[in-house]
Amino acid sequence: MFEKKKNSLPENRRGELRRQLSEQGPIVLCEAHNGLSTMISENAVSTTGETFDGHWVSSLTCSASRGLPDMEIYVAERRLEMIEEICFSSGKIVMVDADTGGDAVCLEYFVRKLEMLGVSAVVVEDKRHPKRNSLDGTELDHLEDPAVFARKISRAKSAMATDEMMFISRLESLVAGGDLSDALARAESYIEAGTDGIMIHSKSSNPDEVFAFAEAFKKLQEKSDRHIPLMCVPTTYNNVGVHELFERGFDIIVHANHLLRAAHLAMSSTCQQLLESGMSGVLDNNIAPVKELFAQTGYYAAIERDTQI
Ligand code: SPV
Ligand code: MG
Repeated sequence: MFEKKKNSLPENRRGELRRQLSEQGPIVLCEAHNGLSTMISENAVSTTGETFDGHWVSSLTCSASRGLPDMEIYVAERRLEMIEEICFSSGKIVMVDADTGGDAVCLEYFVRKLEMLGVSAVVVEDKRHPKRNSLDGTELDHLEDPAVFARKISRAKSAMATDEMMFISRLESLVAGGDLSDALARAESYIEAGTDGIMIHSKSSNPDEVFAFAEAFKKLQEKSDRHIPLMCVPTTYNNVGVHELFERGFDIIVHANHLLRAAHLAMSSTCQQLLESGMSGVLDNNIAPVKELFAQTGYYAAIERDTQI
């Protein structure tokens, strides 16, 4: 039998992040860059029974897995195929990193297509198109005019057919060398424009600036008549755990690129060992058995169904 994943139906999954945030509390997502990486994190369970709540469709790892730099070269229409693949492989929350979303018209079309696929949230960053990756060490001056970005938010929200999928605005002030007051002013105007959530990003190895933002953000949340979830991506300040981030006021935490980075290291080492030894037997203890791939992708289950007909 097929595993029945009712949550993978668009109408069931689309509102799932909203529902889980209000009924269940903070959320942890892991990156996905194709169907297989989605399946692996979908089924991962810690020794104490913890699981990921869903998937972050990272522009960095999806681009890199296509051999492309993270510069909005992997464009929306092609990314939709990948997002569909990820949705097909999962019954959990799918959150899409939409980069800048392009101009307002591109973003309107993109959010409508994401809605149709049953994506639970789209994250759009307030840099100018075409963006550069935020972890790039060079100082960037690519911030969008906050009034232009606020207009993009209201146009994207108006384009959506339902109010189930969340629109999350990603603040790049701290990444671009701006200060806390710029980030807070932008957050306030994006909330007025109708954003459903705020992500504060940082490339500092120290969490102090995101902690300061989270503290100051509480006043904005108090002023708002709705709860505005706060999200972060602790890639550079990675010595702080999810529980501390929850205590500091974050509602959504994303592990943004770790599966692809792990795979990159493993693939490089595998190539090296094959070249050094000339035989693949040396790898046996360090690679997944072929049977594991068969099992993960449903091969054995399909064979079983064949035998029943
Ligand atoms: C991504 O995963 O593509 C992100 C996070 O946008 S970052 O790489 O930190 O910009
Ligand atoms: Mg990205």
